[in-house]
Formats: sequence, structure tokens, C-alpha cells
Amino acid sequence: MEIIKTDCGLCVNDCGIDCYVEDGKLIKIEGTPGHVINNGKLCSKGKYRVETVYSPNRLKHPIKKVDGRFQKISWDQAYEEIASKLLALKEQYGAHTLFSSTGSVGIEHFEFAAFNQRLTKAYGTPNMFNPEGICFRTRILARQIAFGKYTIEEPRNAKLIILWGHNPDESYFVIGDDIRKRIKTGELKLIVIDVRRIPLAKEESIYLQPRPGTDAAIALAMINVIIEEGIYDHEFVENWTTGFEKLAEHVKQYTPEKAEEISGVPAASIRMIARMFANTKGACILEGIGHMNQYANGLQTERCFGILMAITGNIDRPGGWVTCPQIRLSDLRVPIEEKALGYDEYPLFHQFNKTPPPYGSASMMTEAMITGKPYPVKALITSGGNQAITFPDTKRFLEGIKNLELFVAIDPCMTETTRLADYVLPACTTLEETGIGGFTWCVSYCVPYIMLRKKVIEPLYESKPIWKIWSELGHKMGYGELFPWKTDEEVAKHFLSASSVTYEQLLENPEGMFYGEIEYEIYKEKGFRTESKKVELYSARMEALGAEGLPSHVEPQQSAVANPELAKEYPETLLTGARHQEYINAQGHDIPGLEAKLPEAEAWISPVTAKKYDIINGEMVGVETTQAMIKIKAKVTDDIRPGAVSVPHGWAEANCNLLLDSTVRDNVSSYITLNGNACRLVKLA
Ligand SMILES: Nc1nc2c(c(=O)[nH]1)N[C@H]1C(S)=C(S)[C@@H](COP(=O)(O)OP(=O)(O)OC[C@H]3O[C@@H](n4cnc5c(=O)[nH]c(N)nc54)[C@H](O)[C@@H]3O)O[C@H]1N2
Ligand SMILES: Nc1nc2c(c(=O)[nH]1)N[C@H]1C(S)=C(S)[C@@H](COP(=O)(O)OP(=O)(O)OC[C@H]3O[C@@H](n4cnc5c(=O)[nH]c(N)nc54)[C@H](O)[C@@H]3O)O[C@H]1N2
Ligand code: SF4
Ligand SMILES: [Mo]
Repeated sequence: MEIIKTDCGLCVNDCGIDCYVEDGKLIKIEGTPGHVINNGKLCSKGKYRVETVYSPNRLKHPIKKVDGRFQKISWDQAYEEIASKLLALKEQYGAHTLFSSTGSVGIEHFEFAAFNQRLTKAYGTPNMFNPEGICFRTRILARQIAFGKYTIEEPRNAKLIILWGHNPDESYFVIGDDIRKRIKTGELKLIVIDVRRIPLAKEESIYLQPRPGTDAAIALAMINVIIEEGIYDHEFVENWTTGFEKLAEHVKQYTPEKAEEISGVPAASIRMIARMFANTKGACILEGIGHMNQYANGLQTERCFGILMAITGNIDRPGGWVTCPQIRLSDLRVPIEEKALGYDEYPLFHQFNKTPPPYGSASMMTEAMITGKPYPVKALITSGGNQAITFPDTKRFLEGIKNLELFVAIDPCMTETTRLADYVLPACTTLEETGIGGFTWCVSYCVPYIMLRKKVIEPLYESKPIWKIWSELGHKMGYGELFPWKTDEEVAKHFLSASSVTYEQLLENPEGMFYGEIEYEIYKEKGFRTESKKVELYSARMEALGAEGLPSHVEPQQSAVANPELAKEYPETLLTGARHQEYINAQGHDIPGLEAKLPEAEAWISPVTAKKYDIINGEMVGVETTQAMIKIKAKVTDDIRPGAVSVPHGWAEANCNLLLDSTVRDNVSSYITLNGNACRLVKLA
């Protein structure tokens, strides 16, 4: 039996795995012992990695919908028909008539976004949408505003962590394990700020339970205490920041008492954690990858976190937020003039950096599909995403696709989204192609590591690597010269040609390799990459682009404070999308072993809220918003704040995205508000 070492690649964690292969069949998977990221461990999903590859849901060949039913077609026919329809639509409506949309896989697997962009930009459309418009781009932008670069948490070296709206036991289990271990050895102190009492809050820690969407008020009050008490890092603030005076004046209004009124967290607790945080070197806010971005005030909340890190001198210092060298891979994008949707409407998001982001504002995607404004959208290609379940506001997604003349979906599996398409093209999974992997920890936890994601078995059935699908379609459309690559290896070598790492080095290091080192305090030599070369606590550039230069607390649009009328009918607060180890977004529900572990979606409700509606633990209830009602099992638990209702996302039978409204957004970043919306419970029986 052959053992091939590779990267699991099923989620953003990039764990090292040993794949046992016999006669071209994947037999067994184990975590690679001693691997830098996971040290031999696998999460619940990783343990079922073999089953995901051989899922009965895998697509076997290209299919086309004829009179409402799918028929098998050849790859050649699929390419031929899709290419000629796309070219005819371009002729009639202009190139912007094509939208492409990827899911989280489109961010994590480099080849996805790169080849998608190459083809769609060659065609001439500016609009690719991916979860960068609803997931974690806001945190990156907020840090770029302050530091001129994306500084990243380094939790493995931290002495004090504030786990702020992040539950790594479910979403990044390796970090959860590491935190638990280091609390036990006394190396690490932990503060948890979460609407739910997550398992780590039950370890030795301080736990604060805010009203949803009020985290900026808490952070601003911490800044207030740190400045008032003079416990900020004087040397760093004086030499390396601008706007401190303005900030000090601005936060005077955010006393801990005021923050208590807003958030429900006691003023004394805010004072205590502010002091602990300011008095520890190696203090780190380890925040939600998605959640803190997905509120009405997401971008400015993120800014508060950066300011807290800066004034306490925890930037570019071990265990704080540090600078991780990023691997530079070749850019396949073809330049185009036209700007993506959102460029004019959300100038800060699209115009802050010299080059605009290569994707449109996701919140505007379905609106354009529905209204035909600013231009008719007649074609959509989705790949590596299950938007019919995961796009926040399912109703608008379903309404939008009715106007399409061509809908192509690319995925290894039959999903709720592929079922709606005119053509479905079978992609292989990452264990069936060679590519570049292992490097996503550099953007989440500051580990400058890279691995070759090796082909373990041949692509199953007629499935193909995603790069090949885009390339072959490109050839059919007349863009052949842009797609010269013939093999996985050629593609990987091309990407690596811009980096300091070679393909051969990766082959020689099957468990992966460090491609660089964290450089602490490099600002001392080069300054920060902002215009002033210092950390910009106040941002003039934000103001020039129409946003507030200093962050404030802004209520979620539908909170009882912001909209008391609505609260009379919908008095509870909806949270969507807390992660489970068993599933990745909508993936994993086809695996019996995972279904057995977590068979039903559950809404977390506190006993206080449950009593109001006469709901008992385990019964099916309705969760209703102004948009819709879904039925879901009630989990009555003390582990959630009264008034908050937390439902997971990615469940077809309890689809929380039916409840959301994509016009409710963070007005600065354009992110759809996934959390903090008004809801009520309905007793069904
Ligand atoms: N209400 C609510 N909605 C949310 C969120 C939330 O918290 N609340 N979270 C949002 C966030 S942060 C994100 S990132 C999105 C995620 O949304 P999606 O990315 O749409 O969710 P997934 O279910 O992970 O879909 C990934 C798809 O990629 C396919 N796939 C998996 N591996 C491969 C592969 O190797 N090759 C190819 N070609 N395809 C593959 C899978 O079969 C699956 O259909 O959801 C967003 N939606
Ligand atoms: N197993 C698994 N892992 C995943 C994913 C998955 O679907 N499954 N998805 C991946 C993706 S695409 C992403 S974006 C990340 C998401 O990663 P995160 O966004 O970090 O999500 P979670 O780790 O679930 O933690 C979010 C926490 O925020 C809390 N919360 C909600 N509202 C508030 C609030 O107003 N204030 C505070 N303080 N806390 C609040 C919730 O109770 C929850 O415990 O996970 C990634 N990892
Ligand atoms: S955490 Fe992600 S990468 Fe690691 S084993 Fe689980 S699914 Fe695979
Ligand atoms: Mo995400």
C-alpha cells in the first residue's frame, strides 16, 4: 500500500494527512504525525475524508437540463454549447452580463479564483463574487487602514487571548486544542467575549456575555480606560501612531458605565479586562474569522480591535498581531477597465487600496440579477459554492436566477445549487489533483507554511480539475493563448514561479515547509506601510472616502434600540452561522457518519426566552423574521444570552438564509448583516 502525504484541503485549516492508497483506491486517511499544523490529529470531518471523496452525491459526468430534467452530455458538447451561449449573450448585452460566483473553496484553493478570474476577465466582465464580500475581507481592510498591511494574530505565542466572537473548538479545532492545553500549563490567560458560553469559556477564564452587535462599545470603553489610566504603551503611541489626541477625545463618551448600558457587560468587568490587556505584553485579540465582520458595524468594530492592539504595544510583537510574510504566487488576472459592482456605492471597500479588489460587493449581486440594473445579468457560473443555501437571502438568490438565460454550476457533487443550473460540470476534489495548499494559516494564524497538495488518486468518473475546466472552456471561447498549461504540475510550477519556493522543494518536503519567518518590529526599520509611516488610529483617508475616521458604536439596524417598532413584533435577536466541527458550511450532510453525530439543526435559546414562548428543550419551533419562518429543533440552554437565538447555517431543511435580507448591510463595507436581525419564536404544536 502506498502512503501519500498531502494537505486535507477540505477546509481552511490545511491539516497534514497521510493517505493510504491501494490499486488506485483511497483506503484510509490518518493525520500526519508531528505535522506543523495538526500534529497527527483530524477533526470530525477529516475522519470521514474517504467517504467525502466517494460520496454517492458525486457527479459522474457533465449534465444538461432539458425540459426540466437532466441528461448526460459529453464534455465537448457542454463546452461547445456554453461557449456559444456566452458569446451570444456578450454580443447582445455586453460582457458585464456574466456574473461568476465562488464559495469558500474559491478563496482557500488558489486555483479556483485564479482560473475563474482569468476566463471571466478575458470575456470582459468585472463581476466575480465570492465570500470575500461576506466573510473575512472586512477584517483585512480594517487592519490595512490602521497599519498599511494585514497584521495577523499569533495565538500560539500569546500570553493573554481575548477570544472575541470566535469558537475555535468548532471552526479551527487545532487552535481550540492549543488554547486549552496552554491554559492548563499556566502559559496562557483567557478572556472570552461571546453571546454564547462556548466550551472554552468553561475552562479557567473570564467570560463576558454581550448583547449581540455591541462589541465596539465594549472595545471603545476599554480604550477609554486604558487612556484615562495612562496604562497604554507610551513609547509606541508617541513614536509610532498618529491621531492619538483625537482618539482620546473621541472615546471620552464611552465610559465603562455607558458601555454597560449598551452591551449589558458590567462596567467593572470592562475595567478589569482593559487593565489585564494593557498590562500584558503578548496580548492578542483572537477574533471571529467571519462573525465580527457580519454586523451592521462590522468594519468599525474591526477598527476598534486594531486600535486596542496598537495602543497597548501588541503590534508586531510576539503573541500579538504580527507580520507574516505572504507567499507570492503568479497573478493570472487579465486587466480590465470596467469596475465591479459596489465600486461607486461602497468607495472605502473598493477604492481604499491602489488596486480595487478583484470581486464585486456580494450584497449587490442578487439585486442586479433581479432588477437588471445597472445592466441585465443573463449568465451565472457558480463554482465551489452552494449559494442556494449559503448566500444570505435565499429568496433573492432564487428570484435572481429566474432571469438568467444561462446558469452553469461546477462542483464535485450534486447540491441544492447545481440542481437549479442549466449545465452542471463535475469537478474533481482536491485529493484528485495536484495543486498548492497548506498556506491558509499564514492569513489566519500567522504560520508562514506551504505544502504541495498532491494527487492521491485519479479524478473519479469523468470529473476534472477546476483549472482544466476553466481552461478548456477558455479554449472553446477563443482565449486559448491565455491557457497554455497542460498538466497540474505545469500550473503549480507557474504559480510558484513568482515565489521564493520551487516545485522541487515542495516535492522534497512532502509534509510542507516554512517559506519565511515572522519578522517582529520591522516597523523600526521601515515604518508602517501607511502614508504617515505610522499606525493611523484616526484615518483621514476613511473620511475622504465618506466613512467616519474614528470608530463608534452603531446599533444593529433591527435591534430594539434602533427599531423599537419592529421589536414589538420581533423582540428577539437572530444570530446565524455559528460553526459545527461536523460540517463545513453546507457540506457534509451526505456523510452518514457525520449525520449520525449531529443529525439535526438546532436553535440555541435561553431558558428565559423559551419560557416566554412556552417552548421546551427538543421541540420543533418556528424562527421567524420579516422575511420568512423556518422550522428548527429548540436547544434550550443556559449557554446563550436571553433574547438571542442562534441558528447554524448550511442546513437545507432549516435554511437560515431564508430569514435574511440582503439589503440590510454594513453601510461602510456593504457586508450583509448576518447577525443581529430581529426575529421571534413561534410555538408550533
Ligand atoms: N446565514 C449565514 N450565511 C452564511 C454564513 C453565515 O455565517 N451565516 N457564512 C458565510 C461564509 S463566511 C461563507 S465563506 C459562505 C460559504 O458558502 P459556500 O462556500 O457556498 O459553502 P459550502 O457549503 O462550503 O460550499 C462549497 C461547495 O464547494 C464544493 N467543493 C468542495 N470541495 C471542492 C473541490 O475540491 N473542488 C470543487 N470544484 N468544489 C468543491 C462543495 O461540494 C460545495 O458545494 O457562506 C456564507 N453564508
Ligand atoms: N467545522 C467548520 N469549520 C469552519 C467552517 C465550517 O462551516 N465548519 N467555516 C469556515 C468559514 S467559511 C469561516 S468564515 C469561519 C467562521 O469562523 P467564526 O466566524 O470565527 O465562527 P465561530 O468559530 O463559529 O465563532 C463565532 C462566534 O461568534 C459568536 N457571536 C455571534 N454574535 C456575536 C456578537 O455580537 N458578539 C460576540 N462577542 N460574539 C458573537 C457566536 O456565538 C460564535 O460562538 O470558520 C471556518 N471554519
Ligand atoms: S480541520 Fe479541515 S483540514 Fe483539518 S482535518 Fe478537518 S476538514 Fe481537514
Ligand atoms: Mo467564510
